[in-house]
Amino acid sequence: MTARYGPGIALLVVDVQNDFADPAGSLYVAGGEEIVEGVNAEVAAAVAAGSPVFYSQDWHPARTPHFVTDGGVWPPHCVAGTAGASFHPDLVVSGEVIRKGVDGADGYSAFSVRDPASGHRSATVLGERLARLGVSTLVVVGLAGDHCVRESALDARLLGLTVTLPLARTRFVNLHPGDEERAVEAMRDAGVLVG
Ligand code: VGL
Ligand code: ZN
Repeated sequence: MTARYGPGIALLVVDVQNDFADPAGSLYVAGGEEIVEGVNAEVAAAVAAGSPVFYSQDWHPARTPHFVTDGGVWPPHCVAGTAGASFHPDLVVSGEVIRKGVDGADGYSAFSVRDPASGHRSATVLGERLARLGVSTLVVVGLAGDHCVRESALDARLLGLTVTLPLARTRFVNLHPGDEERAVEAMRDAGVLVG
């Protein structure tokens, strides 16, 4: 079953990139490749109903405090212009792409980035785009449920949007045991319709 689309409803596809969705990727999210077909079904349903589709793409410089090699927690991944940063080859891309993490900003959410040096948060174009399109409901799918999907869904709630996360359309990193359960709880607490 795909989510419902139509006027006022948009789809956000988060980070369905090779480093996350390919078993050989540098930050492989277990089962990430299994969601591509279902994500494509959401894209098709959204396009058929006239709903806009947005894609986020993790897009890091080779050196960033986001990576363990420079003081962060993550193995280097989604370095701008590399094969790992490309969308999964089977993903249907039919909408605007929003890159995040550019210039070393810590970009988890598709809506905002954070400068690790100053802690300052700034908005991406996504919130403004959705407002202009009159979007009040956002369906969020993609990777990973305990990081970029969670942060994007929480930011969308802060903007006052109704947010739906179909659990079959995401997978979790689980860097720490229980991350998945905590992420689902945090999203439900914020009013995200996780189902
Ligand atoms: C992500 C960890 C680091 C994600 C991105 O897309 O969820 N997770 N960078
Ligand atoms: Zn990243």
